[in-house]
Amino acid sequence: MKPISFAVAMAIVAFPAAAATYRTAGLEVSNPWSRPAAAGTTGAGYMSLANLKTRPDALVRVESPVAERVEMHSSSMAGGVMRMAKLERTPLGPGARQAFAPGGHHLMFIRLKRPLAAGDKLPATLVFQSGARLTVEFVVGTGLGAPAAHAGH
Ligand SMILES: [Cu+2]
Repeated sequence: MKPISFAVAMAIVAFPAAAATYRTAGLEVSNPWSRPAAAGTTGAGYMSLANLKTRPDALVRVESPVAERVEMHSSSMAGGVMRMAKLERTPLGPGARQAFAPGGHHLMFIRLKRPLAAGDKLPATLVFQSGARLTVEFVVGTGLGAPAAHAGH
């Protein structure tokens, strides 16, 4: 059985190589991913967001049928303590890219309606100031980034 479990582990670790890219109206989301989480708790969302247009835009809201609500947060280290702040919007200047990553800017899926297991897909719709809407799937993976970033939630 060993070779099989090794293959499964490799598939999970390697999923960013098969990263999905979503585009609409000059906006691009690549490699949306999340972490395993229990129902009723808070899940995290990570991705790379780009504004390919020559005009500014902003991510103003995120909706998901799988969570009670979705928030945008920033995180920073202050005196060895990770602090998070809720953001009302994520501005995207012309040509700008914004990473959502562990320890930085991220999405929080508050009060998950179902558990997230590795391999699951978590649907969410990103709503922009320009009126553009982009529905993406956050792929639930393991073994990436800083593990305890959301211990305080
Ligand atoms: Cu947070």
